[in-house]
Formats: sequence, structure tokens, C-alpha cells
Amino acid sequence: MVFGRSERGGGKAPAEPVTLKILVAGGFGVGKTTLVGAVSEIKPLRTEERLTEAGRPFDDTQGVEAKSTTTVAMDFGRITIHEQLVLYLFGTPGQDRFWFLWDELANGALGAVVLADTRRLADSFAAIDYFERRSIPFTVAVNRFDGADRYPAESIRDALDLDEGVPVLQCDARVRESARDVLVSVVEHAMRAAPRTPAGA
Ligand SMILES: Nc1nc2c(ncn2[C@@H]2O[C@H](COP(=O)(O)OP(=O)(O)O)[C@@H](O)[C@H]2O)c(=O)[nH]1
Ligand SMILES: [Mg+2]
Repeated sequence: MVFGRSERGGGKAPAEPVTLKILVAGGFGVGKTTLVGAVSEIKPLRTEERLTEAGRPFDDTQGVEAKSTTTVAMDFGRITIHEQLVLYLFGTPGQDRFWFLWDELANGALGAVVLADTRRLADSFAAIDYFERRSIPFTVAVNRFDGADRYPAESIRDALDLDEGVPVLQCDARVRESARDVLVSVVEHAMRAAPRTPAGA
């Protein structure tokens, strides 16, 4: 899959939109599949599988007992931010046993969302570490679950030991506008964090 601006055809053809790849990461049950589903214009490609007895020792459902399915490979979706900017969303698998898929997914990504749940903040560490190590810009979005305590952004930043520049937002992964705002933040942050030199320069 090629991401980037297509060639303009002799100045006459309408410019193709810029397409960017964004990852949606975070712990198991934090709302990745929900967020991709809420914003995607195409029917999200999902690879949910029922949580099985066999997976029970590995799939930590503590705190997400209502969850009966899990994303085995990835979620995929698309959102047009405006006519010149289209985002392709790749939800990462939340369970540790699918880490081997991450490098493939991260290839060519502009940036990432790390979803967090204040009841299980530590579940976000693995994704944060992963993106920090690879210098992939990310935004932390706290998904507001019913009954979860609310904390100011600065407390979340401290608890997750985030760099000053990392945006911290609150969101509701089920609400399209809210999820869209998070994605716009990722794009803006990535543009600030890594001004790209033009190809060939
Ligand atoms: N109350 C509430 N429930 C949510 C929210 N986001 C996701 N959920 C629910 O939490 C569960 C786990 O979400 P899911 O998107 O499958 O998590 P994933 O493992 O990160 O893909 C599902 O039952 C969702 O319906 C939210 O913002 N508020
Ligand atoms: Mg999922």
C-alpha cells in the first residue's frame, strides 16, 4: 500500500488527496475497535474473534468483563478530514501475544493515538514505549468510560511520564466527532513534531 500524494496529472486533473496512515493503539478493551468503527466511512474491516476458553489465561479481561470478542489481527478504517486529507486507520491488536504484528503495522505510519482508560492506565505503557522508541509521534486520548474517575490532563501526563509536547485529550471513542478530534490532534502533532524534508532534498 502506498501512502502519499499522487502525481498531479499535468495540472488539469484534480489533485488527489494526501493519504496518511494513523495507528490506533492502547490496552486490551480500551476502545480501539470502537473508535475506528465510530469514525470510519467504510465498513471497518474487523477481525474479531470470540474470546475462547483457550485464550483465557492470556486475555486479561479484568475490568472489561462485558467483552466477548477480541481483535485478532487489526481494525482498518478510513476518514476524510477534508477533501485534501484522508486518514487510513489501523487499530493495533491489544494483546501482548500479537506484538509481532506491530512492526508491520507501524511501517509508514505518520503518527498514532494511544487510547487510555484511567482505571487501567498502566495498560497504555507498552504502546507509549513502542512509539517513543521509534520516534513515532502520538497523542494520548483518555476514553471516558462510565464510572471511571476523571483526571486533569496534567495528572495523566505525570502518571504516564509523557514528554511535555505529547497532546493529552479526553474523548468518547463511541462518538464520531470526539474520535475525529483525536485524529486531527494526531495529524497536527505529527506535523509539528516531524517537519518532513521534501522528497529528494
Ligand atoms: N461506556 C463506554 N464504553 C465504551 C467506550 N469505548 C468503548 N466502550 C466499550 O468497551 C468495550 C471494549 O471496546 P473495544 O473497542 O472492543 O476495545 P479494544 O479492545 O480496544 O478494541 C466494548 O464493549 C465497547 O462498547 C466508551 O467511551 N464508553
Ligand atoms: Mg479491538
